[in-house]
Amino acid sequence: MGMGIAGALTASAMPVRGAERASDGALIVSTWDFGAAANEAAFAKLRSGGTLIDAVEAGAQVPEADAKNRSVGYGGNPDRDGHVTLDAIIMHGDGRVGAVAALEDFVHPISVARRVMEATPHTMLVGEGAHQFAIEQGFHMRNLLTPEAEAAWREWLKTAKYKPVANIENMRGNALDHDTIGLLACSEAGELAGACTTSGMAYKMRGRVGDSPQAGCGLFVEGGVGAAAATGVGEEVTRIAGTARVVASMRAGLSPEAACREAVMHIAKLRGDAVRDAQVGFLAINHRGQAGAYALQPGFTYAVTDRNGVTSVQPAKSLRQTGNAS
Ligand code: SD4
Repeated sequence: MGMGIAGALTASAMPVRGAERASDGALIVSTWDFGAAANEAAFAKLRSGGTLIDAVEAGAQVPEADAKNRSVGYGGNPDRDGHVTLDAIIMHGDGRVGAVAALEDFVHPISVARRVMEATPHTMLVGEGAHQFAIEQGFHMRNLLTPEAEAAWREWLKTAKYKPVANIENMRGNALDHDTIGLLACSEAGELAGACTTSGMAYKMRGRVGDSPQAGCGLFVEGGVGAAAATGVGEEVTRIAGTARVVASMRAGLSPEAACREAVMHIAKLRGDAVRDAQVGFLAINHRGQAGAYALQPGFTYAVTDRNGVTSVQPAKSLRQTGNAS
């Protein structure tokens, strides 16, 4: 696991890539503007000798612990009954994977997911069983519903209309802000890992599990090929096993951006008017460290941290040029 890390940090050993895009040679990529802080935490973890799994976990923990946004983990928006329920997955290119779904009361579902991967024969634990497992593993319980999130939920109850808003992830302070993060890392040696963590769609039905914790939907990582993460309306991603599809396209030779575009086009064709206003974004990285993204609607962004530790936020191309991005 750790073998590629030292190599990943020898920036001076990187070949000069001339006219290639700035994202070529990317080391860490993640969804949305707020991915930048997560990338930096992941990069710092690598620099201090951590493995790729350590890095993607550390990155995912940043929005999980951030109460200011209506984020994954602490401060997340609740379901329509007022419970904050969390979905998370962590995966390595060698096939190791762990996930939790509908987990309540723990700030770092990504770390519980990692424990599922490392300490059980299973790939996913849900609800009560995941909760019990987290306690057994020594995780501390905490009420995740902040007064702000509770007040917004009570306000929402007045109309109780479930209507996901496109690109809400980039609108700071918005009551429906739900901040899923998908984070992908590639060492210079081509080793791959990823993490995805979320409180899911705000005011979802109790028991609803989105795409995020499902391998091949919210996240997929395949050694020797690439990794992909999804964000947006999870049902639309799950319907097409979105990230498994993106990785399969990269396996067949498509660039990361072309692979993401193909999956978006497929959703648009399959769903037509049903996704007219919905947002879905895919982010991918291949085993050579090239990254790309594509979304249904304009407004999806992703953060790229190169092998020198330099981070930039880039807009993804989108199928629609104008959409419900407000
Ligand atoms: C879900 N895909 O639970 C997630 C939500 C999301 O940014 O990506 N939000 O459906």
